[in-house]
Amino acid sequence: MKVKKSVILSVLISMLLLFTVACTNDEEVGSNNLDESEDTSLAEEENGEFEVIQPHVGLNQEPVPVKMERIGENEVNIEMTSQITDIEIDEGLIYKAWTFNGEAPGPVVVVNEGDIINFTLKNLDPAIPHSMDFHAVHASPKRDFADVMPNEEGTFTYQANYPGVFMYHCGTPSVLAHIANGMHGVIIVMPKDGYPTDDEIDSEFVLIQNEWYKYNDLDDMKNGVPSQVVFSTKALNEGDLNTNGTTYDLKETPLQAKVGEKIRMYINNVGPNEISSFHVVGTVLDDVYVDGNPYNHMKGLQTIILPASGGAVVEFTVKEPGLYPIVTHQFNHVEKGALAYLEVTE
Ligand SMILES: [Cu+2]
Repeated sequence: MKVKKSVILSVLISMLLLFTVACTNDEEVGSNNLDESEDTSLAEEENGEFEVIQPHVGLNQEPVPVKMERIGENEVNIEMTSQITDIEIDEGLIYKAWTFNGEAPGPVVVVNEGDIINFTLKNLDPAIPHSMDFHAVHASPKRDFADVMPNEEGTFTYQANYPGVFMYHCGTPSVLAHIANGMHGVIIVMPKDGYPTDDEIDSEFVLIQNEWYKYNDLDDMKNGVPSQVVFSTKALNEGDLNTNGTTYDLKETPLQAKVGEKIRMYINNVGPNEISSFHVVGTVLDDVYVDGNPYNHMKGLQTIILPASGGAVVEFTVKEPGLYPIVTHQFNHVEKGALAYLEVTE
């Protein structure tokens, strides 16, 4: 009975939202362009000229650390939030993102192959239902990836049977709007027997590609092209660099390595719409594990293609000091922000 009530509530909220967006569209068509002057973006939002739905106006929820607790050799509890948080995606350009834990992409989640995951989503959004779809698990989508209503929480249990670098995202309709507004991230499932190249690795990073569109503009998300295509890195260990998907962070603060090191990157393209042609300038990818599964071992690649949601583990050696650009080789996207630097020093 509880489920039925939730479904009815969900439908009602969706209808209300559609009505709100439709009304906003009529009044403010053309005034929601994120390319507008940086100084006015927040003020515009405050004045209601953005398509920020009414309950989100002025809302900026502080990031919340992900909670993770291992309760058995093969069982973990993970608690995350869905929340509305302002993120500066380009210099001076604030995006009122729909997020997991106040980050976009959300925090990286790391579990072990075979782990049972007890996942709790606390929905701090006062207005919209959200959900969690982990690509790393087998589940019954309607039940296990179900919507969690505003100001409620839901707990779901499933197992991560395959190792790899998987996308996670909100699966609440419109899925496109929820992902493009920022509700995406990466879950790494560490292989139980490791990777054959584990012993060769000196440094590890996470690198994620995502797109941004005009603010909360489903038409642009569906029919347009991304305004920004960006990279972010997520902290694997405490003290590691941890950024949102922005046009500037990984240019201003390059990832760091030493000459001669073999670098491993856990990479994923969370999209929502575009393909990534991942490439590191000045090196060749020695080892690539497609989707991060040790079984999918390839050698000597210049570029690895990542479909929307696709991941990989890539490993390469940096033999000379210098600044190594990391790009998607679709250079129209580099112009829109998809460039990160790896700084290699003696
Ligand atoms: Cu959502």
